[in-house]
Amino acid sequence: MENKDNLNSLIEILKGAERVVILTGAGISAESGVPTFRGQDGLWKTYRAEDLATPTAFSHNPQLVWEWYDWRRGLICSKEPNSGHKVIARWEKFFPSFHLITQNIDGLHQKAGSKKVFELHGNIWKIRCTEEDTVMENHDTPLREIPPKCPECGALLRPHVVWFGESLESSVLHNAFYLSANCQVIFVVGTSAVVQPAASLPLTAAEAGAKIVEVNPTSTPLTAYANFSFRGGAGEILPLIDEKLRLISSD
Ligand code: BJW
Repeated sequence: MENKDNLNSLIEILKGAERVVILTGAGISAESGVPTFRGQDGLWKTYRAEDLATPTAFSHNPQLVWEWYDWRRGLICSKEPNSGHKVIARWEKFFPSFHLITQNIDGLHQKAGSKKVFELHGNIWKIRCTEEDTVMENHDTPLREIPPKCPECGALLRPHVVWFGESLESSVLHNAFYLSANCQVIFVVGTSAVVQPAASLPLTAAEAGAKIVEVNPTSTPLTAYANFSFRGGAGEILPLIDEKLRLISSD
């Protein structure tokens, strides 16, 4: 189906939608210049997740893991939200109930103006004490010391992100499943939809009767379940949808 035909029927559904959820992944930040994980130019083409994004990797070589995160923090801090992030921030006020769930740790949704963001995999600008579990904000780029130590107890600090094999924060996960199970439309933007449990959220929504709207330049395992599939970048497709929505709301 052409994007254009899709768009008109989607707008009809959105006109009556009161509860909308959006799940984003690395692709939403691609047009801001933040690398994705999978695919042609993805981080996992150059780096091994097993060496950098697991608790075992960190316990074996905290120096290496922190150097990688320090590099990524330096890259992300210079990036700005794109038109996709900005549309999502506007929709917080547009729909009666709108919730943003992200797998991203880059903070670009907040920078675009989104006020309430459910961060499934943590945030790269937060650091956690490995002894006391205290979480602190830290925006130093580069970091003053690698690996950084807790200012309170001197223990090793770690990035406040969720690595493979680690559980997601239970309240965030609970809210994410609750919101997905209770929405009418779920947008799934810029995710390869392969990492669990995030990849189950759209299916949970669909089982409860919600429509799935996928925005991605390529197909994913979720595409077969999507009611609408828009093939293109988030920075192109989301403004198109937003423009149509604004037109009908000003009628
Ligand atoms: C664009 C675009 C543009 C490009 N516009 N789009 C059940 C079955 C099998 C395995 C498991 C399971 N349950 C749990 C697991 C294990 C594991 C898992 O899912 N593994 C799979 C890979 C097989 N999950 C976990 O370990 C999770 N923990 C957990 O479930 O705990 C309980 C448990 C543990 C163990 C066993 C069983 C239960 C934790 C997952 C943590 C993921 N962490 C990372 C790193 C975070 C920190 C960091 O950033 O440094 O999170 S990995 C990485 O993948 C990152 C991302 O958030 C995540 C998802 O990636 P995302 O966002 O989808 O990005 P990409 O790159 O994959 O895709 C980008 C997409 O954008 C592509 O489709 C492009 O086409 C598209 N795109 N340009 C729109 N302009």
